[in-house]
Formats: sequence, structure tokens, C-alpha cells
Amino acid sequence: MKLKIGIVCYPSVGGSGVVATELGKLLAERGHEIHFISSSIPFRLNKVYGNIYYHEVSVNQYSVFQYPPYDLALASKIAEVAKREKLDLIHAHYAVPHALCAFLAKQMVGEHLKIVTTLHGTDITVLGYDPSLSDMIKFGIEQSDAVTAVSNALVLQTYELLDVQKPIQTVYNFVDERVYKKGENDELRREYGIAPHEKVLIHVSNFRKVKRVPDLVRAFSLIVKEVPAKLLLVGDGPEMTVVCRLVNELGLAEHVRFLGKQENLADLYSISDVKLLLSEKESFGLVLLEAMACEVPCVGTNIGGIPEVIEDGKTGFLCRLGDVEEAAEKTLLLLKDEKLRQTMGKQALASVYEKFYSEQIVAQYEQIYFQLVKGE
Ligand code: U5P
Repeated sequence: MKLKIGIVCYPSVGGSGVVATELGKLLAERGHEIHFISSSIPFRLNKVYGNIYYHEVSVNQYSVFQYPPYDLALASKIAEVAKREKLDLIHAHYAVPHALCAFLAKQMVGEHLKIVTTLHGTDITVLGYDPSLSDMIKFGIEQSDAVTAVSNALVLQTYELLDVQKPIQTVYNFVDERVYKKGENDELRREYGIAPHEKVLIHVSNFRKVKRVPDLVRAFSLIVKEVPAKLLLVGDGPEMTVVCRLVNELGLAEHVRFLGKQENLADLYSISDVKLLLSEKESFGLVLLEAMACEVPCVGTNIGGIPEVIEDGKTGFLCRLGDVEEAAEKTLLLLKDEKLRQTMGKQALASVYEKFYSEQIVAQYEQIYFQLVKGE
């Protein structure tokens, strides 16, 4: 059975937009018709597909509105596209506002339009604590026909925080293994001024406070005392100024490369030895999986969904939040023992195929869709 699926997501850099876009592409490869409904074209939608359509939501600026009504424009666009294209279902990524907009559209279109909502994290971990929004998030979840979350940790947190009755199924994130795979790129190492004997650490994020990049820089300052190494900082965001200042204060400028926002991350993971993610909040940590697919073992904090992605002692190491010494120690174990590092890298790759294999994850979503549409 081929379905007509509307995908509603944030198009910008960030795990949820990336996963929603990759999911749309893989569903299209399986023959489904995909309609992205979003404020701008999803940034990973970088190729033309015959069965992928994009519908832009634009908000008109009327002087009567103090705030442009994006949510209403989105709901109205979902309803318009669902009616015209005869969509079977809407897959909303994020409960707020996307699931709520889909719910409103369903009221306009009719019961046959099913809603699948995927919780990615911040809608629960940030907005769920806001009493003025929590009842509405709960409503969005309960009005969806099926709900998934990207880790068991997020499922538990949602139950605890919002007291929802709806069953929530864990469907892990995935990467396209055809894109995220190890390659050789000695030239890139040279271009970044990395000497052959130096090790490479990498961090990729949106440089928000929750990512705790200063902890990572402090851990790195302990690491370079023992092993010659360079740190690649990829991405950009509000904490960048603080991070740059700290790098200079600690006398690390020579050892750190600020690469800004990048697109071809597989090339960067391929020249890296260890990936670091020391966040205080993380419902999954897609960047870990990307690195693992490129055979890079990860060191991450023991919080949120990270322990479901990194198997401690097998595909990488876990450390306590804020414990800079422990993060440095665990990283040094990998940097000082090339055999261990390579074994863990191979185990990380194996785990991508065992636990997070894209074919399997897409099939899991497909099964959820089929159940809803057949259950009509
Ligand atoms: N990302 C980029 N380029 C950057 C920074 C981040 O493509 O410069 C992507 C990561 O590769 C990942 C997502 O897919 O944004 C962030 O996911 P998460 O770690 O926030 O879940």
C-alpha cells in the first residue's frame, strides 16, 4: 500500500528537522508520496525527487495582528494540502505547535486524516515545564492518533511531566548510512593544520547553553597536556563568544579549529578520533549516531537519551554531567590505546546497524502509518 503523507517539521538545523527530512526521503524511496509542509525548504532536501512535494507556509503581516499568526497559517495550509492532495496522514514533528496545528486541520478536513506525532525533546523538556503551555502539549499528544518519542528517556519524562494517558512508542533516530560512513581524507587533515601524529576530537552542536561546550573545552585542556591533539568545533550559536573567550584564556587557540556551520559532516567525522557531547539535556543526540556511523567512538554525559545511544565501555564512554576530569580521563583511554579506539569504533558502527538501522526505523514508522490507515 502506498500512502500520501504530509510531514510537518522545523526546517532549520537541528536533530528534529534533519530526521524529519531524512524520513521523508526514505519514505519516498519506498514509493510513498511525501508532502513537506513548512516555513522554508528543509535544509537537507538537497535533491529533486519525483514524489516529494514542498508546500511553503507564509504568514501575511496584517496591522491588526501584533504577532503574525504562524500557527493558524500552518493549520490552514495543512488542511488545504490534505484536502487537495487527499493525504492519508500528517506526521507532525514536535507536539507544539505542529501536532496542535494538525489537530485543527483535522477538524477542518475530517476524521479520516490521521495524525502521527513525534516528540523530539524540547517540546517536552523545555515547554512541558511551562504551566501556561503544559495542558496544551498534553492535549496535542492525546489528540494524536499515534505518538512516538525518540528515546525511552523521553517517553518516561513525558509521562512524568504531563501525566498523559496515551501510549507513546519509542522510535529511535537514524542516519542515512550511505552518507554517514567512514572515508579517507588526509588532505582535509593537512588543510586544518593537523600534524600526522596529532589526534582529533570533534564536537558538533548549535552551541546553546545546554550543550555545555565550556565543559568540553576544559576537558580538552586536560587532554592536550597528555596527548597532542586538535579540537574541531562545528556549528554556531549563542554560546560561541563565551567558548572563544575560554579557548583563549586557557591558551588553547593553537589547538582549536572553529569551523562554523558545516554541511558535509561525514568528511569531518572521518578525520576524527573521538566525538564529545557533554550536554546537560539531550533527548537523543543525533550527532552521536552520525559519528558512530563513521566509526568514531563517543564520550557523552550520562543524561537523557545519551545512555541509549552510547553503550558504556562498548561503543564509547559515559561520564557524569559537569565532571570535566572524568570526561578527559575517558577520552584519554581511547586516545592512548589505538587498538581500543578502533575496536570501539567498529562496535559503534555495528550498533548503528543493530539498533538504529535506517531501514528498520523507517519500517517502524511505516507500520504505525499502516495500522492507522487500515484501521479506518
Ligand atoms: N548540524 C549540521 N551542521 C552544523 C551543526 C549541526 O548539519 O554545523 C546537524 C547535525 O549534523 C545534526 C543536527 O544532524 O544538526 C543536530 O542534531 P542534535 O544533536 O541537535 O540532535
